[in-house]
Amino acid sequence: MKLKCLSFILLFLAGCNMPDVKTGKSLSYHFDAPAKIWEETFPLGNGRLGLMPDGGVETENIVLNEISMWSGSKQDTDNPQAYYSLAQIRRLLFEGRNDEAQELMYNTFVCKGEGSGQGQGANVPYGSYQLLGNFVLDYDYQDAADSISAYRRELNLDNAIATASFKKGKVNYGREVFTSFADDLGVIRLTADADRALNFSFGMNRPEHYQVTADGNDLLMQGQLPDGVDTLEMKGLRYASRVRVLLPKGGTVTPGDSMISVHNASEAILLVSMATDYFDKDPDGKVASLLANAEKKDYASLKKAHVAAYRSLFGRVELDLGRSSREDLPMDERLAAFNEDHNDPSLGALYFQFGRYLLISSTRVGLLPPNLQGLWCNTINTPWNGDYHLNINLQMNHWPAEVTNLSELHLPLVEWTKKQVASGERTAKAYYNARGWVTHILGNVWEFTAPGEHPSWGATNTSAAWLCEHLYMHYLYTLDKEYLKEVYPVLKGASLFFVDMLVEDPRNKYLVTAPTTSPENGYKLPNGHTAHICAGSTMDNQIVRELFTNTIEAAGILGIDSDFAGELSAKRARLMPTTIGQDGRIMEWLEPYEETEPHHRHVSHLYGLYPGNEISMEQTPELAEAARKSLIARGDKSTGWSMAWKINFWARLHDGDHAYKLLADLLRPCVDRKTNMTNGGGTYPNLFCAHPPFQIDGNFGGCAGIAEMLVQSQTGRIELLPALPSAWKSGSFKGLKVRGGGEVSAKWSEGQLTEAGLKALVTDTFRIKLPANSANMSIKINQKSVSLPVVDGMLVVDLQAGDQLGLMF
Ligand code: FUC
Repeated sequence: MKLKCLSFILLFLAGCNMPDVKTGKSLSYHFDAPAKIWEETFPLGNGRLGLMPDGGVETENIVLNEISMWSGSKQDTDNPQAYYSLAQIRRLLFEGRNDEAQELMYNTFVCKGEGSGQGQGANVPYGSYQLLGNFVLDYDYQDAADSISAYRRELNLDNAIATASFKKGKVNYGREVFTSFADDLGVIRLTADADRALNFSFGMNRPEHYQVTADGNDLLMQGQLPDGVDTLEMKGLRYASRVRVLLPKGGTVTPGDSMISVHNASEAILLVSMATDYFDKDPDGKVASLLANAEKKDYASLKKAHVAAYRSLFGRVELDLGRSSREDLPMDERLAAFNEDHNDPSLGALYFQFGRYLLISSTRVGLLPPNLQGLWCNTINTPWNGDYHLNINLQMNHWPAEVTNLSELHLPLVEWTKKQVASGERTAKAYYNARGWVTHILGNVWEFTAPGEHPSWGATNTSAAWLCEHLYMHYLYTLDKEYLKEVYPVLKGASLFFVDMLVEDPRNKYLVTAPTTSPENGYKLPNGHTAHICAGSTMDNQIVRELFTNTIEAAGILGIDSDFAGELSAKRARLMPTTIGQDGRIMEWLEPYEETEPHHRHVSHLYGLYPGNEISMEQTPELAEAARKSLIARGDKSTGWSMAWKINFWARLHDGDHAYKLLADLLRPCVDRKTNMTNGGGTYPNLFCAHPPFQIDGNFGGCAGIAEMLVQSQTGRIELLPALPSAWKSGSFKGLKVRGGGEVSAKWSEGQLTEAGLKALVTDTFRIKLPANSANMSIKINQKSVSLPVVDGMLVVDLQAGDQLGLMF
């Protein structure tokens, strides 16, 4: 009787806790059918190589990528005549004749040559990031008429492995695919649970410039891409891909001319090795040596090493927002259900971890930063050349790097930025006769730093400065002085450019950037014409102010360049401050122009709210209110990355519910499930962000936005749960990072913080804003109870590297 009673109470308690909410993490998503479109396939990547299997039953296509697979070549794209038109362009701008200034720029202040080829640059020197190829498997089943049942394909973010399984007739087939973080090649394992049931052939192809041959039992694809100069001969990048098949349980391999067949096997391991000569002089040698190294290991060891290497990055952060019954739905249905009713907390956590997964998978220390599509593309001319757009996109790709504890994945961007400096110095001279370095909106792997081919979007010149924000951000999170010393010249060079380039606007006496834009918004002039080109946009002022501030601070920390720092601070004082217009919004331009597109996707004039920090609820409440009004006027719905940016804005404005609303907008399924047509910004079935088309920046911006809802540290103090939405009532996280070198954790229940932790990674003083319910807080350092002073709701604590602070509320 007693026992019965106890089990009833336990059942009742368990029931109270979970209408349909369990705790713990759910780190995978799945489909119950093969992919019909590429944006339904799973992205696998190890920072260099990408594989995207579609899980087809009869024929399976796996798109192959390599991060350096770029056509084009290094060119001089600076227009030597440009500088001679600068004075005239400025004169027109200062006379309010912006439309005429813009007209003049079409012929003078653009790059030499074809620039990005209007985003179709595969055959011009700018080049295009493109697929390496397709790996195609044709399966041959003993009884083709047997029906398929129990189909499931899944991507597990916890081990970075994609699986597919199904039953055909009486045979169970299984597939596992990963891009090894340890052995640097793609690994595919095919199984059948009946003897000799695995029969298939495989080949490789791509739309152009390739040759496929069988070399013994290997299949080899090789080729060379156009450099964009000589269109008759391929003189660009060389690449190679070599696939080896291993049959650990028997079967036969029969090479053909350009394909290989496997018969009577029950298990096959396919090793897919790829390389280009961008990093390795000898891609053929590289693919062969990677294969030779991997084939010595059995599948279990390859898999174990891969998972361990991947988890060393992925495992640093945990986020639990509760579980939901919708986890059992295939992802396309789950997104559709979320669009109807936003109650699926674990989808937010999954989307957050997916962003981290994508960053880990699309960049690697020593290689390239993730491009517009990370490293995944399936065509020759990737949209916008799959390049490094610099007026938001490349930067957004790195927003999660520090806060989500993947600090070293910021370094490929740092290295890429350093590589632009020499070219950027030439561009600074050619266009502005300025010292230092500059880059505009376009970036590729060939150090293109000139303005784009169209001034309305191509003339933004604060991109180098914005990149420097990332360089300094890495320092703020790590406090690594050696690193700061190394990047300081890059910051100094970017600042030096503006020391020379800023010019006094005779109308208001401010120092302004000219010519420039507020990316990529246009406005109406009093004469009724529209223009994009202006003098001193608000975004430029905010970015230049921040660059000067960071450079001054860095010089101070390193104890160098005090005269230069003094010069910067004098110039900084002459920039126009962020200003509120008559309509109560932040002015986007120095003049009260009316924007041509009030809902424009770029929200550049709020740079100072996010990622910058000159606008905040605590320190500049009037500007924060004006930023809020600006956001309301801009509207929520937009392109993918724009909505992702707005999550971050609303999080900085401490409005968790509005941030959550934007997350829901970002997760809107953008593919019509009947027609497979894409419609508007949102999310593809495989969770890729839709600009549309697929652009990965929104995935990263969304991931960073979720982090921003949970912790902020941009105003010199740590704030936990600054924008917690009511939808995430209870939850916990571990391992997020804050400026000043700390790792934080938190637990909350019914929207109230119950526990918090801070681990000091470097010796530092930390300030923590305490929640309202902190009167009876207990404090521990390294498990020992201590008492610490609380001043103005702020706990100030000095910690040694390795110390752990614990707070219970
Ligand atoms: C910027 C944006 C576009 C697009 C492109 C790749 O120019 O304005 O919306 O994201 O980058």
